[in-house]
Amino acid sequence: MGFFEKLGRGLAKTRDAIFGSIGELENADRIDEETYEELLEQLILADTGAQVAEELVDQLRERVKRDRLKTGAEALAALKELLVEMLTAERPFDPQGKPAVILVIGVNGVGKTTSIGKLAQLYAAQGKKVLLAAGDTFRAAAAEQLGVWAQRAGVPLVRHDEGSDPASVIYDAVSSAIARGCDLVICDTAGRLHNKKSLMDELSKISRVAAKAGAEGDVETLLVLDAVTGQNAIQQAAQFIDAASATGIILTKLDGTAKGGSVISIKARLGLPVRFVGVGEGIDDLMPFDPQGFVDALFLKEQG
Ligand SMILES: Nc1nc2c(ncn2[C@@H]2O[C@H](COP(=O)(O)OP(=O)(O)O)[C@@H](O)[C@H]2O)c(=O)[nH]1
Ligand SMILES: [Mg+2]
Repeated sequence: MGFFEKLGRGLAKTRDAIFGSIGELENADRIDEETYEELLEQLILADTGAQVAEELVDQLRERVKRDRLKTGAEALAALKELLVEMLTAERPFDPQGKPAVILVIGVNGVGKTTSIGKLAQLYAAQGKKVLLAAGDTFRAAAAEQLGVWAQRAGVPLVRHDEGSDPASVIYDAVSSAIARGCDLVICDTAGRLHNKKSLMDELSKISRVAAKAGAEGDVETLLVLDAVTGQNAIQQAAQFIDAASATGIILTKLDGTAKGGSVISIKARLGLPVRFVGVGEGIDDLMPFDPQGFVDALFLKEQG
């Protein structure tokens, strides 16, 4: 399956429920107040969030006026352009230096460990030497689960015993990566501890250690959000972003929801770009986030 096809399939629910009908705009021979109202409603239904949906519709209104757009097809093209602009990050995601570190954080069950397995596969396929760090020491099963992914992706894993200090796991992983000449260390973290304060403390400690462990490359911290929980996930995100200085988002389980519109509000609401999207449970089901490709896939017409 091609890249675009897979993304299209992952977005099928959102597209069928919502963006398919926004796509109908293409056939409208004029744009009026009703057009805007309907668009607003559809965007909100797709979990774009009311505020962002209103902003988008207002911007579209302006653009229609400015460029004297007449037909629905012209308005749709303008809407897509606005979406791409809104989703585009200021800089690409391309951790440089050796080794670079990617910390993966987020609440339990959102898909951290799975996404790390997929990231390992993705970067190994690009010829990078990857090492995984089992920083979720809260449960023994977590390191075992990561070990299975490490094996599948064919990359080494650094783990300690259950209950040990995750910051020391990360430290060892970075040292080991330096000794082995690895390009990239990807670190798992716990999503739940005895209480929220200790989790946030732990995450900020891990984040400091990653920067100090001797890694000369970039340190990126990706917060994983589950698309199924949509706007709720966005509300919960702030604490994590502060605790670990997150730099980007992985949005998982887009295949399981019609509320994929939440992607659109993430950057506007959280100030962080989406870097990857998860579209299934398999090792190849994580795609680097490309705004143009994403918007095209959202409005993709059924073939045949
Ligand atoms: N459908 C779907 N399931 C996913 C995706 N990412 C993760 N999952 C599933 O979500 C569940 C929790 O994942 P896990 O990586 O253990 O979450 P963690 O607790 O954050 O580490 C597992 O059953 C995964 O297979 C995705 O993109 N799509
Ligand atoms: Mg996990």
